[in-house]
Amino acid sequence: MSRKSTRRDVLQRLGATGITVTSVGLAGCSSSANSNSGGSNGEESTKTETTEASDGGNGGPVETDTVGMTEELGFDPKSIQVPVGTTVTFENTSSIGHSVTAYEDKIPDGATYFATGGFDSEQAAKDGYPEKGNLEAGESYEHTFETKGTYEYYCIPHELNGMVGTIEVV
Ligand SMILES: [Cu+2]
Repeated sequence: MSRKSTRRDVLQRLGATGITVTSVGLAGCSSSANSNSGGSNGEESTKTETTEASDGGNGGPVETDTVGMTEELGFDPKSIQVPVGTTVTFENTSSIGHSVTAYEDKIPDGATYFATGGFDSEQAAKDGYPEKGNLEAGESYEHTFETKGTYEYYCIPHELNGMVGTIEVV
């Protein structure tokens, strides 16, 4: 999917991710990444890439070890990247129950299966839910990722609402 970004879009998205954007026309900011005060089209691709790297909702993964589970039925950020050996914390920041359940066929070869409730297979996790494996409001779940590769996981009650996530272990 190709995505066109105008300069204004980029600035708006930067603002939305909480990064302070100072006026690009300001003198004395030559060390800033946005020091180019002209409307150079040549730099747009670079800027778009940088923006995506800090915004998991729009492309690349976010480098963080904490994932929220939201009222809007999603994992936030939806896509993260962590170094191998990282313990990732999933926090239910909403008022409703969720699960963190790995797709058994979408984790790296040799990786340990993970799911809230401590199940060792996806089928067991599905069968056991919601008596076991439901993460109540305010509860957290942790898993340590010891094998490099890409992991995909979902929330059992909200998979059909698009509540899925990806973890890249590098
Ligand atoms: Cu959910």
